[in-house]
Amino acid sequence: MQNKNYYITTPIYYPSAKPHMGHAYSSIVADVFARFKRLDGYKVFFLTGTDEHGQKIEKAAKKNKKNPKDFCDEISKTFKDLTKILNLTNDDFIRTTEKRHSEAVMNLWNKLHKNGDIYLSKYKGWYSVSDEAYYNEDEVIDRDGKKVSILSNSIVEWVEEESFFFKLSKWQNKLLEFYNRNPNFILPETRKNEVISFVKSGLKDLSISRKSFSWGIKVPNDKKHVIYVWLDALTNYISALNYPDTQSSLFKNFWPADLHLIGKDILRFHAIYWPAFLLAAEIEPPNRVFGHGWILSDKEKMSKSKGNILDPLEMIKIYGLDQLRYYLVKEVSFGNDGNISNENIENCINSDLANNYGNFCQRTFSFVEKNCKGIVPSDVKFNSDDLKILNSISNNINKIRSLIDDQQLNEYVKFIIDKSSDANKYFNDESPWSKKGDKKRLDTIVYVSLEVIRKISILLLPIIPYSANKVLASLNLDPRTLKLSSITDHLINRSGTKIINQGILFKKINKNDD
Ligand code: ME8
Repeated sequence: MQNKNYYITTPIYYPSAKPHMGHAYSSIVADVFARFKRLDGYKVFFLTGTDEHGQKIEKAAKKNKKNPKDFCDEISKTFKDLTKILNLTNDDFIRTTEKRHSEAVMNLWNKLHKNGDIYLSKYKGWYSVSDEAYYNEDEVIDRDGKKVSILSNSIVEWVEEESFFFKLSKWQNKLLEFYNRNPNFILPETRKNEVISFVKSGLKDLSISRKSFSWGIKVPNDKKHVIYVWLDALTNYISALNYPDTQSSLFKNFWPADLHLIGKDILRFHAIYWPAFLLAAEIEPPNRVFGHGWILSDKEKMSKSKGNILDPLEMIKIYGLDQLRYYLVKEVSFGNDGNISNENIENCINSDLANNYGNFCQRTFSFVEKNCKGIVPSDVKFNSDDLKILNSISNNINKIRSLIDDQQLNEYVKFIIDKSSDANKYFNDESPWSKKGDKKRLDTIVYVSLEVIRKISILLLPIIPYSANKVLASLNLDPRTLKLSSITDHLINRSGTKIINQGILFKKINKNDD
């Protein structure tokens, strides 16, 4: 029987500064998947949170003249508030400073130690505090007299200190076998190839403790060391499921995770270190890691120094939440980088939401009010044109499911918006206003139009939950009880359903307004 549980995670974000559009993007996309799966009858666990230990946070707290815990409390709250502002349906919000988490991390450490995968030695090499990452000599270059990472452009410093190591090299072949057995573990494909060639080029053992600062989880039995923040952070995905209690229902129902959704910047940690830690601890690795691209601002990566940080709250204030959600999901080619601009979002809102879906709902609802007393007609007879448009959605349910399971997000949106265009065309071609002498035909066109609105709105629920809910409520449907599978029938009519026209759904943006 098909497993009807689904576990999806976002990265846990560093509360070193308040959230920006990149964080919002990962979280919104994860929410779309979570909502879709719930709609399709899955029991979903959707996790997000904040990654609060390590040198980066310790430094940021110092800069703000706060102790690290107070600093984290303050900024983590802005991330938690954002989950509400973005209308996310996360089931938990984990903070790595919580006891449930640190206990899980120490437990995992002990397990790795017991299994012979940890030893004490000395680390000598490059480290980026900003990425909390170690870099090889060939991954570092000189730029303006400073050493920076080729991969991230962030400044690296030379570190020499006693450190515990994880025997990553021992897992190199096991990892390659694992990738081989699970060809869709890393997506998109191009990223997978990068990871595999990195692993094939040879893995060195990984330093997994730091000694030169104290903000972190202490190594059990050696309190001079704190556990490397990435070993700490990655463990969130299982600490939130009650690890080490692997018999708990959360762990049993949801591990291995179906999807770790992350940005491409942190692929190495998720696609190499994380499965290696898990294999070493005799825990099954997750099913998939998807590394999406960057949200660019003015065609560049957002950074404080460039002053081009995009604030999701600002954009929501101007355009509305659903508008922003739709835009990010539709316009950013999922897996690739995507540039964000006001002009772009305005075009997107006008063309897809206001002029297409919104317009179709509005014109249909007004027509029903004027010509059918606001009631869904019941005496209908479908012809082949009616069935064609209805079935073009209904018969594609399995394709729709695969698009989501394969993270083909843009194709999913395209499918919906194409159906909305078809529906507008259908309404024009059938011109119900000219059928006043043939009540049954008029009623049928109205019925089909409403039915298409119902199906499209169900498919839009994961992306624009407020607006799609509003439309479904207009049809007197309760989204809490709706299932994806109901798009396969044509049964909107529970005779006499009254349509409640709630007015304009998406305001068109007049580009001449300043
Ligand atoms: O790396 N475009 O946290 P972080 C798209 N704590 N997504 C972006 C983005 C952008 N410009 N900027 C950030 C960390 N992101 C670790 C993660 S997980 C166990 C630990 C998103 O606050 C994207 O998902 O730097 C990226 O991977 C993540 O935020 C990095 O967030």
